[in-house]
Amino acid sequence: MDCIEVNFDGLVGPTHNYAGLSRGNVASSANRGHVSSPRRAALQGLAKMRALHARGFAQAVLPPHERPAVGWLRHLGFHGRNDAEVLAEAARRGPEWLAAASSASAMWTANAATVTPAGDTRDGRLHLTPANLLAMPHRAIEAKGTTAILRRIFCDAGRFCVHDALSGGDALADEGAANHTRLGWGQGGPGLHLFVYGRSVAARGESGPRSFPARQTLEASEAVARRHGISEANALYLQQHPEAVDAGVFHNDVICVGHLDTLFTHERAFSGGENAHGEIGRRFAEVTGGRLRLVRVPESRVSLKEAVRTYLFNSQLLDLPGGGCLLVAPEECRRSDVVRGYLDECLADPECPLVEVLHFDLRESMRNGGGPACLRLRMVLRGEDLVSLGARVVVDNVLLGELEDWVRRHYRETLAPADLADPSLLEESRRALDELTGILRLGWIYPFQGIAASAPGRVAADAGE
Ligand code: SUG
Repeated sequence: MDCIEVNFDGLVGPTHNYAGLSRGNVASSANRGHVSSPRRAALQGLAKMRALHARGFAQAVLPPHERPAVGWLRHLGFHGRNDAEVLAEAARRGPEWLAAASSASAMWTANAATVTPAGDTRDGRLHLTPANLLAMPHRAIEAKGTTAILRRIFCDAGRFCVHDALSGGDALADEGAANHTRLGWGQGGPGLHLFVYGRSVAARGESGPRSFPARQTLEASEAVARRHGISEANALYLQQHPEAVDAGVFHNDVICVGHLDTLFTHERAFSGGENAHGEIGRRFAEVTGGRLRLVRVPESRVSLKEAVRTYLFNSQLLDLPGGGCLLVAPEECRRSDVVRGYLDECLADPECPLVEVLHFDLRESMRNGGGPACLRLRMVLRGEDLVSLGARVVVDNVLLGELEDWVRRHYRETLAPADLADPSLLEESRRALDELTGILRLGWIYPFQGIAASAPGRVAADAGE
């Protein structure tokens, strides 16, 4: 079967801002209240997509969500005769809820869903489970929008199955692909699915982090694997190292990235340290018959703190035509003597699977704790899958040009916390998203479009997200 990996990057939304919403995410807390640049953020994301597309990697895009989520503010009891009044009341009585309702956090599509390629599922379809993101309110409201968008794009039920997000509350808290890695020999062959969780509700004698929340539960990971039809022999569940969570590793993709037979990770990524890495190698050999190429970075070379500061492991690994992997890393890695020195040694080592590093300036997203890998959701698709998609989301130079032009026309250069209450921001965002659904041929997908369609000129209905 001919399969390719397509990276679906999140397009940064017009309300991108720094509200310090994510406890345990060091960058989000440190940058709380700073002035953001939505335009620069979106263009930085598009520059990464453009560069990787130009290098021949398959690249697609996922749209932002409607923000501010006025429907959700109404659901929380903020009242008004029109949407502008709802925003004003939220700004006065609950500014933290206005900030949560305005976050552009859907840009980090590694948290949009967990994806299992068709070759690894019981029914031979590609399965997607949108993440419920229950750990943080501003992220929990993404699940409904993500499900609608994924169902619109992956509309061919013969090829794709888009599940509902997991229900069941805190015990089933799920953060999507950021805690899941598929390892294998080839994209079409059998894969080992590595699920990494922060805590288990059954708490099988495992100790958790002391300072910061562990977001993903083992129970959620197991449920995703079951509903996707991954056989038990092909799944491995490991716990995050509690010290890593306390150092700011709120998702496993902050400390580990894997691609096919390569795993690039820190020695303190998992509970059990070396044993955990040994277990991954052993299970990889059982499932694929091959040897895992493990690059395990010791604390003595790059400390957990430096790994979190530079987001070294929140890089993408992409296959190079001549063999070996390209590491798509944040610019912060180049500016760190420690990390640059380490990567230079890797590149010089003929045994190391990393053979090239490309750095990207993603500073706007990084200041909220989102690096290159957070911004993308990987999908392994067959050739015919690509032509069955229900929207124009696979990028080419024409689409990239249209999106860059769209950002330049609609996005603000700067956004300060006080601007979130500005009713013109709501109007501007809706105008932008309305045009975007045309560019991406998505059809009406946003709540405000539903209202406009059913009763032109009416203000938003009193509906929750
Ligand atoms: O969930 N930051 C996101 C960053 C997500 C990164 N994703 C991955 N590692 N895959 C989060 O913590 C900050 C928003 C703010 O503070 O304004 C935020 O939501």
